[in-house]
Amino acid sequence: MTTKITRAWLLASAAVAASLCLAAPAQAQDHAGHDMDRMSDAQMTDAEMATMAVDAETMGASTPMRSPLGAYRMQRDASGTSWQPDASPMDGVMVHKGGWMLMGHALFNGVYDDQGGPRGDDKAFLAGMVMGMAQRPLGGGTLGFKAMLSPDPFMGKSGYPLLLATGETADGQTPLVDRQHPHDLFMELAASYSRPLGGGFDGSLYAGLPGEPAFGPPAFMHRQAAMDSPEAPITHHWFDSTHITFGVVTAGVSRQTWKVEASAFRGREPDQNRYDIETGRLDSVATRVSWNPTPNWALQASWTRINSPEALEPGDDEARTSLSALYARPFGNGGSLSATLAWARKDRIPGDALQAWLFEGAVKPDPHWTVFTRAEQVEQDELAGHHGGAATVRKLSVGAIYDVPLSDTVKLGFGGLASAFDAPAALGYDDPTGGMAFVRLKIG
Ligand SMILES: [Cu+2]
Repeated sequence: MTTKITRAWLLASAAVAASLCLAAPAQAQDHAGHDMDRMSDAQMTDAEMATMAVDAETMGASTPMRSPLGAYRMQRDASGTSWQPDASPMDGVMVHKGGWMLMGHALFNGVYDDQGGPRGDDKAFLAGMVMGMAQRPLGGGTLGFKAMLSPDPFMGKSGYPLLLATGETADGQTPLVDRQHPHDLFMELAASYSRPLGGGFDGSLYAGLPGEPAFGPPAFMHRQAAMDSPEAPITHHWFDSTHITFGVVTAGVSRQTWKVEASAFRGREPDQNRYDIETGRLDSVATRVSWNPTPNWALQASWTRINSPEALEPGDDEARTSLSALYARPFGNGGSLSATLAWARKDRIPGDALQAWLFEGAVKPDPHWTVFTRAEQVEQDELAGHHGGAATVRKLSVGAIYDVPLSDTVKLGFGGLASAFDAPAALGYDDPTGGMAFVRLKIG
């Protein structure tokens, strides 16, 4: 099984690497002028950036593409306060009203999921997200609001089958194992304010209930290389499970391509009640350095100390460290390439240090097709009883989706993916395979 996975994985990475090389000479398109309304125009010179910063102060609402968090383009913003490459496409319908810039985006996946072997299960479910954003100039800076909702709670408390995935609980008593937990109805309700500090620096404040602290790469559903896949990563609780945190405040300082930020947040993971707002002391901390050296890359290093994340092990804390690189390159007529490479370490306190690796790649040869892959390796200690011995497990998924435009802003997609797994025989997975078939409605 290991060699089968390794071979398939090498093949998939070679395909993505080859397309990266082929596309490299193709320059990202069109960066003339100050065409701020072009959503796909991601290249930006320093002069344009400076002009934009000035514009943002003098023209207010007529500069829609400025990030609410600093003097850079909005395309760079991903979930919470995380950064993706400036060359990432930005989905959404945009409206200007009374000084406000409003943006909306929605995505729903109707999924049939079949995870094989003795530990597998199958299920049909609805997943996705609805996102709204608003921003306006205020007192020499920018005020921003973000709301993100998930239909996940409707799939039921036990989430959906996903071999090798663990984390959170269905009922407050039984840990979810070989399943992905449903996300909360309110994934993000956040407000932010940013303003220039002088010398090219911008300061920002972000508060969410819930929101995302300054840790890790953008949450998986916001990473370009992952967003066309309806399945969660099995490394979710290493890299990005903090994306729904009930209580977070983040302060950041950015300058052109750099940002340094720190968060105070509530460490406890969301509980089994997926429709509520939870509160509590901000007992945990996180810090992150982000660097977008070119429009095509977003790099970050981050660290967090999480107080009592798991309801079932209230005496246990965690520290997590993560490094990630995101790549994005648009090409040709609506095509794009994107990739994520990430590493994380979870230190159980007290307990083991568990490492995780993740690669994601997506190739869009034209506006209709997207081919995507994800390969993961993680040291898991929750597959044989809670915090049992750690076992190294691997998963590879490859899939594709074909989108049919229904209008300028609405697309219907038909997709499928297949997964292979590698786990020690003692865990009793018995060489399973898994897969999902899905229909996606995308608005904006
Ligand atoms: Cu999640």
